[in-house]
Amino acid sequence: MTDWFRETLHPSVGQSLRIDRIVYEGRSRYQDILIFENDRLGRVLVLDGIVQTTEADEFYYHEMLSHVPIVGHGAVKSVLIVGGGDGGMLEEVLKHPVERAVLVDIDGEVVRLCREHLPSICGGAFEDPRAKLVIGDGVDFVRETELRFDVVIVDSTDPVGPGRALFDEFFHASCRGILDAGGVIATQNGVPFFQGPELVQTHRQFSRLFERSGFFLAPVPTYVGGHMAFGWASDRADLSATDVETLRSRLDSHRFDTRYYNAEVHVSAFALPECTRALMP
Ligand code: AG3
Repeated sequence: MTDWFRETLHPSVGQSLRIDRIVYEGRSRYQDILIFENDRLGRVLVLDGIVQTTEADEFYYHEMLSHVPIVGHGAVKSVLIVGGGDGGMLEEVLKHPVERAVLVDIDGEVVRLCREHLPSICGGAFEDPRAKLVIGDGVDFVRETELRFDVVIVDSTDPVGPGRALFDEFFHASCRGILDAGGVIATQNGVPFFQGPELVQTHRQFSRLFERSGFFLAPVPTYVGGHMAFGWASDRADLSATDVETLRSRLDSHRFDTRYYNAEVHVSAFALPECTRALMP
């Protein structure tokens, strides 16, 4: 009999992925964890019934949420990733000549299982001497750390379960406090077609807290509903304003491989359709 995984993120619409082989199924202290194989997508990571990433399409999401803020900033030395226990974001961040990349994830089980079962997603990122892994609550870490960062990337789950606090104004305010001059925060903000209220909330909070903020978009094939929105905010940099020549010359001076991201995609990701603009009056 064929087994199908049915995603439970949205109440009345969802996607089903065929489970060709279960690799791991269990529960950590924080969440249900499922890793399975699908013929088309490769290995799939599911937390609390929601697809987080797949071997086949992880690059859309990880490349956009890392390279857009890092290349847009232009001189990044230190990056904090909150969440992202699968290591896919860390791997992209480390393609840049950063001095330090700290990853804070609440769930050590996710990190351990992804390193074991999804090595193609993190590559050797966790072994890189510039990487520092902290297993702990991102909210506490950001509130307490003495470290300062050029870019903070919030690679969270959706605002259900352990990721919920990462959408609060309190957390965004603490992130602002650990940014170096010109620093940028970038967040995953859900698929606005289904998760509009998340974008509205982040927009309000960012506008209250930061001088500049906005969103950029990318389609992620296994996040159902069209484009995913990524939030950004800064007190100095206007992330949406870097022109394509500047981006091209930054990418020429430090080359790295990508499968989705490039200078043209970077610029066009900031073009927001009317229905997205309507969520951020
Ligand atoms: N975290 C974002 C998952 C969001 C899924 N939401 C959705 N399908 N609308 C992914 C973590 C990968 N490192």
